[in-house]
Amino acid sequence: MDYKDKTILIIGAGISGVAAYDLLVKEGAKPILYDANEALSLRDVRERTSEGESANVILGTLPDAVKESLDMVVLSPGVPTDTGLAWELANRGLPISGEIELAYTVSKGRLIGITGTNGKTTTTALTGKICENYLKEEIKDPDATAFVVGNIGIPYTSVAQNTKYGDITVAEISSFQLETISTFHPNVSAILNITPDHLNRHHTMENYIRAKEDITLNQTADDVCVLNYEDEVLREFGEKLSGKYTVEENDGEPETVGGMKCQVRFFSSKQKVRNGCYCIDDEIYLSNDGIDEHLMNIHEMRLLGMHNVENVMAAILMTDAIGVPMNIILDTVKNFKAVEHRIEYVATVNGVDYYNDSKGTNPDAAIKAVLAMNRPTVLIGGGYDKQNTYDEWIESFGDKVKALVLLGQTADKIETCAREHGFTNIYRCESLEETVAKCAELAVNGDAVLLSPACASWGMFPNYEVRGRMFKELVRSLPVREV
Ligand code: UMA
Repeated sequence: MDYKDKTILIIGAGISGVAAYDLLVKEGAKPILYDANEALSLRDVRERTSEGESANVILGTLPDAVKESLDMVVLSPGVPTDTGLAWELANRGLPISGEIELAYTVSKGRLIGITGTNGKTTTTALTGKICENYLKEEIKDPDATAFVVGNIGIPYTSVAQNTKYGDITVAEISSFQLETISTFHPNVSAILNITPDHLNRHHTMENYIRAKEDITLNQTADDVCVLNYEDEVLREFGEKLSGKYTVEENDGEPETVGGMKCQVRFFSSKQKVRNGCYCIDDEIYLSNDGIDEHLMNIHEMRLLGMHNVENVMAAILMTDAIGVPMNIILDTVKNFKAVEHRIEYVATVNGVDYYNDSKGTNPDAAIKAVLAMNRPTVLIGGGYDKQNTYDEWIESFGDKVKALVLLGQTADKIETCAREHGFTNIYRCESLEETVAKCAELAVNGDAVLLSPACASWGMFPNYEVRGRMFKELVRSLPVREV
């Protein structure tokens, strides 16, 4: 795609908007960086771009004359496609692209794309690490690089122009980002799981599922898609992709429709699969056409919880698909530690283990963190309301969660739901400082305190990272009791 001399509006001046701007400057385009938030400082935004003071930045209302001058529009992931300015510009007939699509059009080398409601970041970081070790230990080309990009927090546009043919890019891709792809084509993709999330943006579960499944949009028979066999939606999707999908004909006879779109590899944490990876009795196996190879015991991993076994199996299948030798894959898996904010061990204070799972921003992720705890737990929940329901999360507490400390916009909704389910040991706090102090008071020697709020951080914190880091600082400054 040739962007030279094109007038391109980028909506959203967050980290991806700024990286998209810089990419387009290097491509010889005439980008305009726009943000609806007029409270931002024009000077600060300009300074975050490579052009500094001379950057073309507009805040607040976009003048009609600018709208009329545009050749195309690039959306940041957080900008919805079906309302506001993006919608208006699409209706004017302007091509609308996403930041991920823009990056893809200028990138080289092999691409692994990972999506799913939960586990994306850990799987992406682990897959990236395996690729890095592969390039170092097996390929031994000092110029070859494994890039880790996307929703994980490093905009794809910030590295795309540096990629070369021998490189491997491992991209964490959110449903927001998948809404605006058109030619994005990973050699290997993975959808880890799909449970309700972001319904305020996608409106229906069908739209959300479609966005996730679109990661395979441009994949062909040379490509591989890795899917979770225990997720009913994904199991059915895998059958469709591999061409084994049957429909009832009018006369009642089932008929197989379509050919293979791409190769499918399943992983399962519950049962044997014929082509893929599975875990039975804590042992992980790889199966090729029903021929099984034992790989490792899950206690050799440093990651906690069965959801992480699933993430590991997905990473094994993806890197096996691009030809990484199994010894490099398994060595990396065994040495890989939890990513920050994902059931991250913080410290033991007065005999209580503190865990930071600030990335537990939806009930399903938070359930996984509760299940991963192996001792009585004081749980911190609540935050921004993404219109989720909390019943299953509260049901997962069992006898493990001994107290629930709530803060943020959703505290009332969660408390009502918890009481309906018979869980009454609930405390309310106004700030994270107060919350950590309350947890330290409630937890006794041998307990755990877990920040896994089941809600986004917005409203109280700019993002989940700030929330998680503040939690860690507060834990580390708790007074140690005299014994
Ligand atoms: N804005 C507008 N108009 C709008 C909406 C937003 O101008 O209609 C402006 C806001 O005023 C703000 C800017 O857009 O200044 C923010 O853009 P953004 O929300 O796309 O944020 P970025 O900083 O560019 O970060 C984005 C992702 N954010 C979201 O998807 C909300 C980051 O994922 C991602 O790490 C980053 O790109 C790099 O790819 C964060 C996230 O919360 C971590 N993701 C969700 C999740 O994981 O659940 C999907």
